[in-house]
Amino acid sequence: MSSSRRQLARQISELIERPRTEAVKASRPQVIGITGPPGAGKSTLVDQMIRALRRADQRPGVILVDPSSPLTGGALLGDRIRMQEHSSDEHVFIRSLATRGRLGGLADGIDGVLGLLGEVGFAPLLIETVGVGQSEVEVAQIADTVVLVLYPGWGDEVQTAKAGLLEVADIFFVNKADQGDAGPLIGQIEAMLALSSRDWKPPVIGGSALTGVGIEALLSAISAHVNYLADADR
Ligand SMILES: Nc1nc2c(ncn2[C@@H]2O[C@H](COP(=O)(O)OP(=O)(O)O)[C@@H](O)[C@H]2O)c(=O)[nH]1
Ligand SMILES: [Mg+2]
Repeated sequence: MSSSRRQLARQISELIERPRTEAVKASRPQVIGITGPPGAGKSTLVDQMIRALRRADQRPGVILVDPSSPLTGGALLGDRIRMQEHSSDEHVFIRSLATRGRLGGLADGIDGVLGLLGEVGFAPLLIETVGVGQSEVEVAQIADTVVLVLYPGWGDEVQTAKAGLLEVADIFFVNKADQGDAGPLIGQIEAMLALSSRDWKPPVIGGSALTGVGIEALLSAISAHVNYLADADR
């Protein structure tokens, strides 16, 4: 780790302790939230997004939020190992943040961190959170664009407990299409979205974070959403 990196890491730790929300909000770069149930493939997808963004000469900053719940215990270590490949790339910044069992209040501290990463030239910024409890609502408050990662077989839950998840998503990514037929879940989501009165119609993309299929389509959809937000000045 270079000394400037070490300094950045220290500043981030300080910001988590002492949020400075107001000052940085205006200068913050585009923030993309990646959420979804445990095991959906969020980290694998983030890894692919980093690669694609690097190919496009961008400098992504990534925050992995670990709610430290029994549900996700241990997952973070795997994420870090998987993403270690990027640790030698000075144009990628990856940091994991533990939230002591809940996301509540995280928004304040994280705003400062995002502002700081923007100031030192990282953009876009990606935040991975597990879509359990309230975290998906919180990530929607922080992120400009929320990507919900699901996978075939998850569909039984679509109609019930996870309705909140569906409402906060700006883009759906039905992952693991290499493993199972993504079609039925895509159809189910689209049927639900057809009932929505939202002005923005969330695209539903099938793909595989493992093979990279659908990643370019995902990045295009994110750009389209960013343009939509800019046009309407939302
Ligand atoms: N077959 C298949 N497996 C995947 C895909 N994406 C992720 N996985 C696997 O699913 C597991 C969970 O992935 P991970 O990215 O850690 O999920 P997260 O908990 O949502 O961050 C890992 O074993 C991945 O290798 C995919 O597109 N296809
Ligand atoms: Mg993960």
